[in-house]
Amino acid sequence: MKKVITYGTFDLLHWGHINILKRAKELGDYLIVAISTDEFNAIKEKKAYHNYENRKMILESIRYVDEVIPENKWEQKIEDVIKHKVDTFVMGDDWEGKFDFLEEYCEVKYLPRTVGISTSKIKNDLLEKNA
Ligand code: C2G
Repeated sequence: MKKVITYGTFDLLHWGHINILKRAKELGDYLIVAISTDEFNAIKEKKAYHNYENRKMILESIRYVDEVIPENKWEQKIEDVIKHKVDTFVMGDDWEGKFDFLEEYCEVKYLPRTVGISTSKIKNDLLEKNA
């Protein structure tokens, strides 16, 4: 069974998130998503609208996602890849090159981001509409 892993906050879930989850799943048979905890988001200087429990529950409902685990820190990726016997690590290409150190442990793939949507765009558009 080919296992794939990806990481993210996945707040205000949108079609760009679905695109990468779909493509990540297509690279194997089993997709693990490590979703950033609220504490780790603070380290990423991100304030998610939905808390961890609700973002986790939403991700677990997606047909492409087989397992959701917490992402507590930047440094857990090697441990995760080994522990979960991951074959392929996937991230959007806004992270191009940032996780190449994982190539010692698994295949590393950066997939093109979906243009035209992002959580911050949703927030900004809503602010403008209601201004
Ligand atoms: N993404 C995408 N297209 C978009 C928006 C997001 O492909 N229009 C991808 C990102 O490249 C990332 C994933 O969706 O691979 C999740 O995006 P975020 O929730 O913004 O995650 P991020 O804050 O980049 O956290 O350790 C890694 C970090 O946790 C990644």
